[in-house]
Amino acid sequence: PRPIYLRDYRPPNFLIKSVNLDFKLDAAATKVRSRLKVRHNPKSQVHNAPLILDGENLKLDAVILDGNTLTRSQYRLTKTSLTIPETPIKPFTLEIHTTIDPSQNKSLQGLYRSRGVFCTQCEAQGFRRITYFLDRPDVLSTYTVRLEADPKEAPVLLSNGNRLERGTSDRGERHYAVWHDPHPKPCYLFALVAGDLSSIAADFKTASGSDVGLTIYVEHGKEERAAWAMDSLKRSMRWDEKRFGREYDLEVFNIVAVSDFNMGAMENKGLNIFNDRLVLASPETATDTTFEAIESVVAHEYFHNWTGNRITCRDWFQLCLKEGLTVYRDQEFSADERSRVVQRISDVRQLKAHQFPEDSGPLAHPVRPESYIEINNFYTATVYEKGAEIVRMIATILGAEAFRSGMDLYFERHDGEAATIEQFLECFAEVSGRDLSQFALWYSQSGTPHVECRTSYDKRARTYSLTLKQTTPQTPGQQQKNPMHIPLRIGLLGPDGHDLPLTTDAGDALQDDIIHLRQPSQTITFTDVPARPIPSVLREFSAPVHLEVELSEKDLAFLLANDSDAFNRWQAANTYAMRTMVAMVEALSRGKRSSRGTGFAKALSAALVDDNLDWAFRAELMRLPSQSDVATEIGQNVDHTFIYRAHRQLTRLIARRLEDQLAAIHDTLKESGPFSPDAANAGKRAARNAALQLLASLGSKTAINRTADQYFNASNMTEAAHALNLLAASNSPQRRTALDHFYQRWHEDHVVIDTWFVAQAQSPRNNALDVVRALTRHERFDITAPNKVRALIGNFALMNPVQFNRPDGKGYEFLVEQILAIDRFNPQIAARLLNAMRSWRALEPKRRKLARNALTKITKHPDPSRDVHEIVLRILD
Ligand code: BAL
Ligand code: ZN
Repeated sequence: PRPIYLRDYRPPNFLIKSVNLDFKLDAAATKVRSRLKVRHNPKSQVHNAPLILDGENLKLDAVILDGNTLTRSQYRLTKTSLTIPETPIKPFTLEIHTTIDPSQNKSLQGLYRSRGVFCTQCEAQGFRRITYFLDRPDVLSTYTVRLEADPKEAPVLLSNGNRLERGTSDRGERHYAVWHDPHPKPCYLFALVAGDLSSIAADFKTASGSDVGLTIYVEHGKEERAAWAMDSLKRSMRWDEKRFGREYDLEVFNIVAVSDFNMGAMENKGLNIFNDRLVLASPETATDTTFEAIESVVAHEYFHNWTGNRITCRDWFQLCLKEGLTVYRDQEFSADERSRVVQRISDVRQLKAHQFPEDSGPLAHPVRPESYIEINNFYTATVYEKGAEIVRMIATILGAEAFRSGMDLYFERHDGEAATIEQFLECFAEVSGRDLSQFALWYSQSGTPHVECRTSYDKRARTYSLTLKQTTPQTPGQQQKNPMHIPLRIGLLGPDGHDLPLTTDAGDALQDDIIHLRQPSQTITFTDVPARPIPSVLREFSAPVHLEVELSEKDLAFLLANDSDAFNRWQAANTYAMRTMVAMVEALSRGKRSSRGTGFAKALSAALVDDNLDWAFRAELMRLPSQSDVATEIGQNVDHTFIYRAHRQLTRLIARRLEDQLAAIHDTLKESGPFSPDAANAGKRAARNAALQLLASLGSKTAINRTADQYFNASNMTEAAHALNLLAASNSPQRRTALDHFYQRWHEDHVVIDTWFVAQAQSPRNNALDVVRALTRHERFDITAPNKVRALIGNFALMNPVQFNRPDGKGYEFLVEQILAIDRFNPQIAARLLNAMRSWRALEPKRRKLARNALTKITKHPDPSRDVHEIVLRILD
């Protein structure tokens, strides 16, 4: 397969004004009739171009042009296209009849069945598996859709927009519904659902007084578990009105939860389709993390209605235009609904855990890539999370007011269009009068910039200087890097822990508390500084960079205790813990044992008694950097055995030193009263769980009993699942009892049982691989269900570093075997699993060789999918 390049973009030769779709739904042979109003595009650069429609896995039954059925010689058919060489000059009607087989579709792209429900996934290029079409995001059409099905099998018939009509046909043997979406959209936003579903409903009145009917469709018997999603939806709708002035624009908004879904959810216009894991929640079945994820994904998909649907992308290279922006919007929503600093910590953790390693490895790519082989491989942490960081930096540089004006202009100017990053940036440049040309490099230059900060204090002159140097490492395809525009929010703490005023003659380089780093090296000198301050750099994590500042352990403890920027208080703790663990790994690799750790334990202990800090924040302080975080930090010659041992060493040291304090936290925060998913209560549960996790590392009888007690007496899943994970990781007798108990309680619930798979997949016990392998043959496991694959295989490969990276390489072999099996029917999921191997070059030599051998097996496979082929080539390159 050949790559597709951004520079080759050309406007479409044809436009499709309207689409009429008629579906006769049948599990094995669904008939699709499509009637298109087509015309030549006046902006096309080609004359007399043939009409080339995309299509895959379709059986073509008829092509009818302006009422005349075309003969076989009047069109050309390949495995991926239908070409009509001669078309009328004037607008014409093209009718295409196809037959498809949803029951055999395990790729979960196009029309397929999930537990008996017909559903669709068209982003990025699934629509071409439904009918022949111009499957590209810059072809916008209005859709009218008629669905017909067996009323017993599919009493619910849904598509985009508003319902115009419903009725029965064939003497009641069949029934139908007609839907119309007045908003022109690209075909990737098309959706239909037909099945036997239950629902909950609510009303919403928009700010300007329109009534919207909200419905969430779920499996029968799961209605109560949809309440939180509905609550989240209403709050999202209100928030977008208040924060961005954006109202909803149809009479109804529908969400459907399905079990088999490649992504988390999909923003189809007026008909969002969700992975049921991200809709269904009750205190007994879902953890606080799931409640939070539901709130944020419901918001994300809803916010796409404006950023993605009303304004869509000109081509797939612009994916970050809708994704980065919409992630920024959902992060802001969660920050407003919950704790801003805890939200920021969690977003930054996510970025550093997923995007930073991506950006420093073989899969590094610009936020706006310049080429791809398979677009599905570009739904990445870089496009989403780094994309969101770029929008956040625009807001930081412009300030809240100008940022909002820029957004207003963007909505006003590009509503109804398929836009580009340049058009987006132009809106902010225009309202602020700023030159954003250097800033635009964030979209085209890959790699995480390193910022080094050196300080010097001149006591006599009472000046303090920060010298900042930036470099961006080489990344695939990009040897030369230019200096970026990096906004660094800073503060200087005086000896009393308070912020000093920032006076300088730096001119434009410092605005309020933001240093605009634009040069390879810049020095900012602060005047009137009475004593050597402690610098607090990159407050709120104002730019996605690696920062290196000279700070002693004493300085870190001081920042943790005093910084007025709560994010940097957490960052100080995190840096302190990371440094300690890296030192421990170094010692272990020299056959020694580091004696460090008490300094961090002391600083942590002091912070934990600070009652001004809410519990969610204190929970974040107790959560140490993960083993994978440590591996990323070390970056070369990574030995996961040492990292595992260092991690355990620090965890146990803290637990021993702070045992009474942690036990007191665990006891005091015991759940009392009815469950509430709100941030304050979730924060208490998080702190309780974090304290338990530290204590459980001791493995003592007392600690295990405490954990088992939490598991068996839990009144909610947040406590139960956490204790289950800890017991599953232990060698205690309660391990088996708890796992069996959980299985008995939940084995019939296909969503909740995933927690049982996860607990075993993540257990660092030595037999983890055997257990995971055995579970792939378990009756509740299903390799065609992405949630099961992610729970078991995905968690083993990504969340169990010590067992996945076994020194004998058997973890890699297992993963490759599974990837090749999955690739035969679901390339998207197979390619995604392969991401777990992207950091193989950073491993120590023995593991590196074994990992390479396993990866080579994929290249030798006769027929890998385009998805897997592209990733493996890039990883091995
Ligand atoms: N557009 C794919 C799913 C999402 O990002 O919302
Ligand atoms: Zn999205």
